[in-house]
Amino acid sequence: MLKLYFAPGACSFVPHVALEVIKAATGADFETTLVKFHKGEHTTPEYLAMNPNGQVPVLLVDGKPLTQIVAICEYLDRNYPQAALLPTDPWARSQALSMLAWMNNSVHPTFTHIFRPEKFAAGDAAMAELKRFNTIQFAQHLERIQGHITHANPYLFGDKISFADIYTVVFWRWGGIAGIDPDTLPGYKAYVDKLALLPAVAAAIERERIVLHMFKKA
Ligand SMILES: N[C@@H](CCC(=O)N[C@@H](CS)C(=O)NCC(=O)O)C(=O)O
Repeated sequence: MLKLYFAPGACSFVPHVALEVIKAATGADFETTLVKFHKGEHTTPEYLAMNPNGQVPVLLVDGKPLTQIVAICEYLDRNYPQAALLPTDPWARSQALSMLAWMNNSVHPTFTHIFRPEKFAAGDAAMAELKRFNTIQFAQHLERIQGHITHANPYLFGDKISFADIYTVVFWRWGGIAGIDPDTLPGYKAYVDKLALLPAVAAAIERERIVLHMFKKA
């Protein structure tokens, strides 16, 4: 049995949508548990025993915890190849994993510096500078993703949605929170709107009760 620990709008959205895709392709069902950050549910001894980093996602596989998005995605693809969440051709598969790894180790932490600057520096001035600097970096990352989207046919790695596609949705939402004007990224916006119509993506959005367009004009 699979059980996903997630927080609404967090990076756990990637395995969340993947589990919906797997369910549609194979019938394999899964459970979810919402982790309430504001109640510190990710810092309890029980939670830290599953993930010492105190983060989502955690995927419980028959009661055993698996952490880190790249590892979770790799596990899900190997165990449910029918869902085709990664290409089967070795080179194409490695390219898709390469983009997923870049998203996880570069794009994602850039936003963490904007959203949780207190994790990286003390003092208002230092935190304000972290936010300013990383917002510029994050906007550049989104532009680079928009460049990849230009070649999507119809998805980033062919005719099936892959993990990197799902991550683009998460980053789009975070871009709005960071104050990045969606009008500067029309191709990206159209892609996210297209993905949001897919039943697996729509189901995860509904379960997490999130909206994707978070930008508010100042
Ligand atoms: N590298 C980790 C990143 C996980 C991560 O950053 N999770 C965030 C949400 S997007 C989290 O749980 N933050 C809570 C905290 O760190 O306090 C992974 O791939 O799982």
